[in-house]
Amino acid sequence: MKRLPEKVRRLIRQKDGPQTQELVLHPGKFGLGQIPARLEPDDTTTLVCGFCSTGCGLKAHLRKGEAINLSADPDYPVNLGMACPKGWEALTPLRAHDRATTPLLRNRASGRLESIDWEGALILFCERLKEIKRAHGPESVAFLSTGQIVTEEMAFLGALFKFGMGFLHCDSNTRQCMATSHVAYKQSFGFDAPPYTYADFEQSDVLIFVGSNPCIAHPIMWQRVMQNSRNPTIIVIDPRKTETAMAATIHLPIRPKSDLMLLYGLAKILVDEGWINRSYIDTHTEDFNQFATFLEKLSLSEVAARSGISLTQLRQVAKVIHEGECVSFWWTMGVNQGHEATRTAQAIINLALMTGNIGRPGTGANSITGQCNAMGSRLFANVTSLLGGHDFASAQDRTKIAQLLQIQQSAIPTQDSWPYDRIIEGIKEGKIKALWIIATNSAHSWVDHDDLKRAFRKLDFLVVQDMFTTTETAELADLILPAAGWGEKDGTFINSERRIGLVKKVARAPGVALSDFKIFRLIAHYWGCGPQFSRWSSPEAVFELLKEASRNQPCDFSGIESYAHLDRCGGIQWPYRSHDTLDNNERRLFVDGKFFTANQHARFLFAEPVSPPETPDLEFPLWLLSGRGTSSQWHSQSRTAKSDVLRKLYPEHLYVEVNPVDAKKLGIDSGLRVMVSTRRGSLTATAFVTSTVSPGSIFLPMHYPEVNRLTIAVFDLHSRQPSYKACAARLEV
Ligand SMILES: Nc1nc2c(c(=O)[nH]1)N[C@H]1C(S)=C(S)[C@@H](COP(=O)(O)OP(=O)(O)OC[C@H]3O[C@@H](n4cnc5c(=O)[nH]c(N)nc54)[C@H](O)[C@@H]3O)O[C@H]1N2
Ligand SMILES: Nc1nc2c(c(=O)[nH]1)N[C@H]1C(S)=C(S)[C@@H](COP(=O)(O)OP(=O)(O)OC[C@H]3O[C@@H](n4cnc5c(=O)[nH]c(N)nc54)[C@H](O)[C@@H]3O)O[C@H]1N2
Ligand code: SF4
Ligand SMILES: [Mo]
Repeated sequence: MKRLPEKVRRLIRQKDGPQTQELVLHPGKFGLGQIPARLEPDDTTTLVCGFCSTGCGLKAHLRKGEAINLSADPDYPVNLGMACPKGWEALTPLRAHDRATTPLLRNRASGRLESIDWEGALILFCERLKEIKRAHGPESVAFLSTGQIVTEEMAFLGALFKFGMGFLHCDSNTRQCMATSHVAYKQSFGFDAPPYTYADFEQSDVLIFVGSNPCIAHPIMWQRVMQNSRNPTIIVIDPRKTETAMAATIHLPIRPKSDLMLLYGLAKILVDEGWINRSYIDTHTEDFNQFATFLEKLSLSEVAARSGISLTQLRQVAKVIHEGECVSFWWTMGVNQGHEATRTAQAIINLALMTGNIGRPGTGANSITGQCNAMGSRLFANVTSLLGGHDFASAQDRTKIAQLLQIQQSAIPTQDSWPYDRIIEGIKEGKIKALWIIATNSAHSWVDHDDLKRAFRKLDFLVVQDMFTTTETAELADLILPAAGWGEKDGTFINSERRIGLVKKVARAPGVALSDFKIFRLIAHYWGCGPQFSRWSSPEAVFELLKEASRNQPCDFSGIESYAHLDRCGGIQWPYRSHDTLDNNERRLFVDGKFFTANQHARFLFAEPVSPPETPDLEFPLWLLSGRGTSSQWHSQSRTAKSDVLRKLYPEHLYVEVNPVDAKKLGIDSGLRVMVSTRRGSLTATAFVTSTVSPGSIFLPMHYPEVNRLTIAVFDLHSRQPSYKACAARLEV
């Protein structure tokens, strides 16, 4: 406390707000101690996993009200008793030695982080941000958040920041991940609406995975595929022969970032052969004729040349699509992370629409979500759309939300926030002076590290709200706010199939760490806008507000009675309107062929394919790919690296996959330390010679902090999602 500015110290002495007293006198009330009374000692309770978007149900086995172990819930409709290693080990990271247990403030003189109490931290936080706002305006402060906190917290953060504190610009790691799907669905279907339910994995005759490696990234979804008793044809389109590709019937080892060409090639063959569903197209879609005219000009031999996939193979795949009764199309980051990602996702949507493969069991144009609550962030983070998938630009939507929240309509901005890359640019230009980072590890996961670090050095104030003090981002912070993690708080997640699932507090957060929800409540109080958020008193109270925000939207879930209702049913998929009944807990969208556009027709959207801005050349002759390495590693590893069990399941040091042909040319054997360079930087890694990568490509797993030194800051035009997956690189011994 000694090193706080006098002004702040004075404030601390003067200010003794009710919540501060409560915090000191009744720590349990603010999450410092007790486990909710409803959990009996030595009991078992259920909660949804907090890693990937599959949203598996777990059972927490409690002793004296505290979880001592987890197992997979056999009754949960998602995972039916299965879980991957991360799920089984989910409690372990909570007990890690580097948990943030108290707020920490950087001593500018010594450069060290020193502990400070909550009141000091929050007064300082509010004072600094107010000062910056006064001096530089409401555009000078931004936040970056996440798809990994509960929906109630995301909604609170977005509402507090924009409507309470009066700032404008915020984004989240969902930009790195799902922005493309969000925009693609919105433009094609009129709303960000993944149409499927996991039963579709079991009900397809043909499953086509584009840029998707569920064996590693969504292992329990893959188990659902394995339960398909129809002997399905599985097609995998991926430059690498991944675990999923190895298990497939057909693998198309496409040249990186040539998907748009290849998908248009397939569409052209389907049209030329008359393998399309004319009546579906005429009744439920628009602009197909323009699309067909566009395809007329496409040269199939150019498609084969650009994609590296022969015409014979392309025709074979088109025939499989034609002959399949129920064909489902699935895509993930190989599509979303690209320079023409939105149109690529829409090329997949077009294939489903033109063959009538949507709205029936085992069909769909299905984007698989990444993080446990990326879907919650797409609908409720208040970043790119107003709460509940509303539109900031629509006066009618602003009125609805203002009335619901009992706030002035003028408090709601009339436009979207800046995207992540624009926020980073804003920092570099000196327009953004303070950044608040919540539950994302930007200094590991954002593209082109040197550029990002240059930007961060320009900040006057960097606040990091995280479970751990040792993340690459926390290490740069001026102020760390210690957060409770999954399992230490209540709320809901929305999984890939639109299922709202419940998470519960089954463990105590260490020290004085607080749930993000409570941190936001306290900030509202110290900022002076507490009364505006008086109804945001608990996660379940906020859930009630979110239900209302969703009313009459495509994502309407106003029929969910309570958290207990979710618990009883094994989660509930949206939509679930008032008076709906849950006859079937596996529901898909567009069964009636009506989409969410004004005329209820889905749109065919397309654009001329273009080459990526950076491709291999003489100096950097290889494609560098990146993605998930093993099912035991989660992103920047702040959580998974803390488990002895998980650590045994993945390589300790960074490795680079090299094809034997390239390895021979360069004189590289497995185990040799090699240098990988791009125009942005270089790193050393252990060579792993394997034919999973094609000649001319190398692959780095994203879980090691050096990897994004190499990646390129190229973005899709529509979604502003970074193109992590492909750039030009060089390998040296
Ligand atoms: N174990 C584990 N599971 C996870 C995560 C994790 O960190 N660890 N993260 C979660 C999150 S947030 C996400 S977003 C998902 C990601 O899930 P996925 O997208 O399935 O995983 P990735 O490995 O990032 O990328 C998938 C594939 O895209 C391929 N690819 C690269 N370039 C191209 C291309 O140009 N075209 C095509 N067709 N394919 C290409 C890569 O070779 C890779 O095999 O996983 C989720 N699940
Ligand atoms: N090269 C390359 N880079 C990539 C990708 C790639 O394929 N290749 N994929 C991208 C994708 S799809 C994604 S989603 C991003 C992920 O990138 P990040 O979001 O940066 O990765 P995480 O390690 O999941 O970071 C989450 C942070 O939140 C903290 N945390 C966890 N739970 C809580 C909580 O409840 N409250 C708070 N306050 N903190 C919490 C964790 O400790 C951790 O520091 O990476 C992207 N980066
Ligand atoms: S598949 Fe995903 S949701 Fe299921 S246990 Fe593993 S990490 Fe958790
Ligand atoms: Mo992601």
